[in-house]
Amino acid sequence: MADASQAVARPQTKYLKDYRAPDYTIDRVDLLFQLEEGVTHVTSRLQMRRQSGGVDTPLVLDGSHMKLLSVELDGGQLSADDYEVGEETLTITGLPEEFELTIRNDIDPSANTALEGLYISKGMYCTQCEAEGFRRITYFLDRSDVMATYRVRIEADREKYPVLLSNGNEVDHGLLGEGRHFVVWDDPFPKPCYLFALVAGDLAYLEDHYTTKSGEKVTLRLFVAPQDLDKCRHAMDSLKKSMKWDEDVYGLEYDLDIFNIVAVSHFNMGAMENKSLNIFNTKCVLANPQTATDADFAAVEAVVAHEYFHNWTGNRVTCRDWFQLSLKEGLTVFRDQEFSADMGSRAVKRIEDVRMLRQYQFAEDSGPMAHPVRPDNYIEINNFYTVTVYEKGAEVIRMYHTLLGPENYRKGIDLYFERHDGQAVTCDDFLSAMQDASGVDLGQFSLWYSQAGTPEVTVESRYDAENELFELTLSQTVPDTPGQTGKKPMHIPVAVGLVGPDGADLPLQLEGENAPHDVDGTRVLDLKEASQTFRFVNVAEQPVPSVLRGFSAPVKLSTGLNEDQFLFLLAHDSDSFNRWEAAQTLSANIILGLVDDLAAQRAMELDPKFINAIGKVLDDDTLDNAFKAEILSLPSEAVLGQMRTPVDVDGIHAAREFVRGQLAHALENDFRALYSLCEDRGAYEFTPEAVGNRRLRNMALGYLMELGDDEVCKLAIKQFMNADNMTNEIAALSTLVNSDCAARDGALQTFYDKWRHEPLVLDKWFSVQATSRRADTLDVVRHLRRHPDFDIRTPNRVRSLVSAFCALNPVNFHDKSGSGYNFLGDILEELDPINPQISAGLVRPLTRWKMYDADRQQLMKKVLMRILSFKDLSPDVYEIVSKSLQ
Ligand code: B3K
Ligand code: ZN
Repeated sequence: MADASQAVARPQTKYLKDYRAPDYTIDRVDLLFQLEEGVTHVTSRLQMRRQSGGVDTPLVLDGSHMKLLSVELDGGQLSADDYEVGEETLTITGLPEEFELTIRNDIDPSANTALEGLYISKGMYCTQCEAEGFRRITYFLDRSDVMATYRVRIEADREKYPVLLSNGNEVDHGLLGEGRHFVVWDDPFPKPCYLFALVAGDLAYLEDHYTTKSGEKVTLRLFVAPQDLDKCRHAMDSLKKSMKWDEDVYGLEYDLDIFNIVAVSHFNMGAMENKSLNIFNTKCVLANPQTATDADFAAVEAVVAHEYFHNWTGNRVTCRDWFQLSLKEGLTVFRDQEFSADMGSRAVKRIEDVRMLRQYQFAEDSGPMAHPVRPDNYIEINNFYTVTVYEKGAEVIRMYHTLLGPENYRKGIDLYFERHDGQAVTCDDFLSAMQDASGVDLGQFSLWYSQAGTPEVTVESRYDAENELFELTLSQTVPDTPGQTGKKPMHIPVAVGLVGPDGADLPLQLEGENAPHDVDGTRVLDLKEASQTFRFVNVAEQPVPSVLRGFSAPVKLSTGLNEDQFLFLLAHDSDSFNRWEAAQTLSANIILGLVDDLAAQRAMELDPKFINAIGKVLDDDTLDNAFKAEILSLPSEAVLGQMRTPVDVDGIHAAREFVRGQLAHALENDFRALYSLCEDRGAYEFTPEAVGNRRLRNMALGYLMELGDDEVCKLAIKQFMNADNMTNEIAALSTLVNSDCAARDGALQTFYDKWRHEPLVLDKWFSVQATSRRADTLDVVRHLRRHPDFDIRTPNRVRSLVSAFCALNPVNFHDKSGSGYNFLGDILEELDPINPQISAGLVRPLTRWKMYDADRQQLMKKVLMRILSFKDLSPDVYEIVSKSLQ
């Protein structure tokens, strides 16, 4: 190992404790972009001032991947002796206190495959500057605590690039000679350079308007390739809903006359909140019923809202440094989660969010890349746009909301903006605003920002019938994580209810109180010690405790309940999250029990009580269909794998499939009935009810396919052929692809022929094949990698094939031969020089090698070592791989 890791130069680690305010700052930026074939000339005029130090204090600007042409100080040309060009810096000394610096440099967007800075996607110019992409455009103080106002002039060929966009308002445009034109944009709001954006292309747009609460009319435009104009309506509606919601719930209005969104095919992530010029991955903005599924519609709505909400939480108030990333991301994710909950089904949204948190964030928190919500060191900041910073960060904000209550939470938000509008601040500043506005002591709560690892909470209970007393003892530990041991107890809000024998919640009165204090049968207990006992009085009958209702904190909970108690909660809990949770716990226990049976070569058998309970849920008319579908979704193989190491990859797969098969046989009639009952009637609608119906119906189809009978295959084919929306079409196709039905290959071909010219739909064609549970999947994936439609430079395509296989198909990726691991190694060898950010995302499944058996560990480590020995390995991949081998 030592040899391989010495082969690469070790990139430097940056530490939070080393933060220093910059010596110089920039107040005003004037940029000129001259877009020409093969080269872009950039002229940057900066109004700068010294904030600390003296004339000897050097100004160190960031910059890379460019050719420097000239530097002028206050209008006078500097000679090459007056400055020093390093590999990634430009250093100037002997500067006055205030000055104007003019820098000219050339860049080549067409050679930019990393998709950071200015690049070209399908013939259009676009930018991605967060986190540190601006330094690939021109020399600059590329850090978020330098906030300036920008004026941007773009010049380009008029025919090829009729649309020229940047941040703020358009203040001028006109013609130039030789078929060229220009547009000038001015953004009055000071911003860090990571929020700068530029777009140039031949784009069509959908226009709409929104009038703010104060009566300001805002023009909304969504720019897309002309053939995608028919996929814009949903995103536009989502934008208008977001604008309204932010006014209603947070009192926040939009602050410019125009808001633009641009859809881009080549994009490293989902979208980017550049001031008034959001840039979106096509996947997160384009949707119509024929090409996008219900899940896509929901994602578009959420991402449009997320980026829009950043206008206040991120842009008006931004981060002092990148360690504070969760300040804007955790808060904005919480805001988009609540928005989606208000637009659709709150209960189902919470279940989906927790499912995702457990599958990805809990895994990260227990692995080699575990880090706090506010990381204290990093090599490559792009590696820290993680589920911990985003999703656990959102849980932290949710806990403020739970602990303070909605009114105090809102007061805290108002105070945060009152204090910090226009500033670059820290997570501590946010916490102080919440604390000062509410009067609640959040000292211990701040550990959520600094301690990594998922706290583990255990529940013990005791009922004293004679004294009508119910005792709940909650204990917590926080596991060690890389670089962090011996952690302190956290402040954990634990929402509880006591469910009486008749299924109704009991009033909650703690010892010492003279009346019950609960809201609809639930109250929040503050767990602050390593162990704490809460005594409830006047409990006339023995209840079943329902703990951590609504998943009130991101912890792992051991309830101490038995199977009958879970069955009771599944049938009666007034908290729908815990009802679902009871079903999840029961199924996980059952599946893991069957894994043991398999290992001991005992026959597997599914407990009839469980089948009965699920059957009852399906028959319950008071429950909505989306919720029933959630109950039917068994814990994923990945989540089951986290529950017991070493992961029994094949055992888990076989046991889970067995349970699905047994449920299908036992509940066949229910599934058939649901399949007919939930059929779409009328045109496609994206309403919670219609989505719930499709979800449950497709779930029923999936179960029925487990019966392996021809007639069900025909049903699936019929649905596939007749579907008028992508939700039903792809659901039928993916269940067929998982099967051995004779019509399987024909369906795949039909789908390809129908959709080969729609890249987002073609991505689905790659994905359904990559996630198939069939044993030949890796061969198929290898074949698809050579398919003419596979392009390693297109992140969406790479994710749809490679991530789908490596991250979402555990039984095939972890094949004991190691061939899945080698496949990933081969891909990374080709991809890392092209796009390090995407590569660093792909490598993650390999880094969890410690969870697997000795043979797989060896095979995985071998590939990790091989990756470490790649020539010119990117710092991105280096950081993840080297940390996983420590
Ligand atoms: N802020 C961007 C993410 C930028 C990622 C840079 N590697 C999108 C978002 O969270 O809204
Ligand atoms: Zn964000």
